Amino acid sequence: MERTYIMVKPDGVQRGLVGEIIKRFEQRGYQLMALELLHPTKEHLEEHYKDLAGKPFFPGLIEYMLSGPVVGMVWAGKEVVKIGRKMLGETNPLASLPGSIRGDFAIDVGRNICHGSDAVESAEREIALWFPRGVPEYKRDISVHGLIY
Ligand code: YYY
Ligand code: MG
Repeated sequence: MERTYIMVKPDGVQRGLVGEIIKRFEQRGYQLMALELLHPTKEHLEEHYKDLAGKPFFPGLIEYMLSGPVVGMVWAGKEVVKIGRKMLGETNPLASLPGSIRGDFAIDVGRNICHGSDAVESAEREIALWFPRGVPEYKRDISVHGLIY
């Protein structure tokens, strides 16, 4: 089953939006596979965002991501990478439609609440980085919701 890495950034944790973000993925029908609140190191964050090293906003991004704990999650289900990105909204919250997480809760690209993997391959890389002990599968009986995987 397709998986993605979703992370509530420090501003989302401080603002008490962890439950709101979990709720949206649960109610859409996605399956929670892993969840952890953690205090990442600078090196860990630089590895996570290594494709952006060299961008002018990179130092500020790392500083912001180091400002407090984050909540990392793995979600699974049909097209979860693409749909997860839609649920998050655009990178710049000002371009995000109401109804998306960033469109409902943010106005600053440097404080955009959440991270979502941008492709299946980067999702698997990020899941291995943030959950190095592995993410076990489990069976979920959701036949009552009419969703058969
Ligand atoms: O995947 P996504 O988070 O939507 O955007 P990325 O292009 O991967 O950038 C990661 C992160 O960097 C973004 O969520 C906010 C920050 N950022 C920024 O502060 N200023 C920019 N012009 C672009 C991105
Ligand atoms: Mg990205």
